[in-house]
Amino acid sequence: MSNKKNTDDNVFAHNPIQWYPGHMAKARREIAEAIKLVDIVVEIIDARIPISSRNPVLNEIIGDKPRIIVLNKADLADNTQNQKWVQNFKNNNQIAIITDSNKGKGIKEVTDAAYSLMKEKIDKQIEKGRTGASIKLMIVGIPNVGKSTFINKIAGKQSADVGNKPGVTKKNQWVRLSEKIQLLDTPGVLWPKFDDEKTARHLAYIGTIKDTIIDIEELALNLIEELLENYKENLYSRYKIANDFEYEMSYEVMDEIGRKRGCLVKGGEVDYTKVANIVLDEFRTGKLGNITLEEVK
Ligand SMILES: Nc1nc2c(ncn2[C@@H]2O[C@H](COP(=O)(O)OP(=O)(O)OP(=O)(O)O)[C@@H](O)[C@H]2O)c(=O)[nH]1
Ligand SMILES: [Mg+2]
Repeated sequence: MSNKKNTDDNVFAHNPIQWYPGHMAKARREIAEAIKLVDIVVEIIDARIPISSRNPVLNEIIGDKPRIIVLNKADLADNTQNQKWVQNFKNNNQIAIITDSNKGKGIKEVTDAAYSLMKEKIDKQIEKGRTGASIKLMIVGIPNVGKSTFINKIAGKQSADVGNKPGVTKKNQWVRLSEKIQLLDTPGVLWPKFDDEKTARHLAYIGTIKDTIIDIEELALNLIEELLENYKENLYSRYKIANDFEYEMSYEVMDEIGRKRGCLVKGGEVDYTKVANIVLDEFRTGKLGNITLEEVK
């Protein structure tokens, strides 16, 4: 690898237009179809990138259906930023809830919010003597944000397939939570073309896009560059880089991480692929600490 430092370099090994997987177009059609059947849409986003993890196409599909925004993977994000984001959504008259679906934190708040949104409708049905009706929630979001994990946690059982890679859920699937609530799991959907390179990169950092279509060395360099701006401490302490380390370009830091971690090939050269994998993996799994890459503007 040359000493690349231009953050505008494209992280996609291929043309971004060509990577858009065909199954997503199908999933999008099926979500648009199923929207008619549900009362509330739960939009799951990633608390580390609350802007880039919102699919703009969903707005067209969801229209004015009541919506609850869930900032999932909050355990990996910066808590101060989590609170700011919730307040920001509230200021815009939107319901937003912070969750950690692995541990089940915040989950009950979501069902409570769903009940209160539907209270009027439920009361009317009870008045008419209809007690059997249930609230139907559709869970939507980009790939790998934790939709199925969230559903399993609410349902208290392993109803939906989960996996630490994008594209695990292949088709819509109903999960009955109780007599009162039904959830619809949907496949993660992206949009065909990203507005800017930064959005694409942020989605790639968190593992929304399959690594096989990405130049991961370039991606890791970009991530290091962003971390140097706001989370330098996290980076330096994780990789035991001295505070007086005099170089601050991302490729120099990458070199240093390689040396510190012994990621070397013959002749003492740094193995950049190995370093890139380490940095990305440790960011994704929270080993680099609680990080939010997109702040409230
Ligand atoms: N740290 C953390 N990890 C989570 C959380 N929620 C889900 N995950 C992990 O994220 C990965 C993806 O979870 P899934 O539930 O399969 O995601 P999905 O949105 O259903 O993905 P697709 O079906 O591919 O669209 C899994 O490894 C989960 O364990 C969370 O709140 N915190
Ligand atoms: Mg899923």
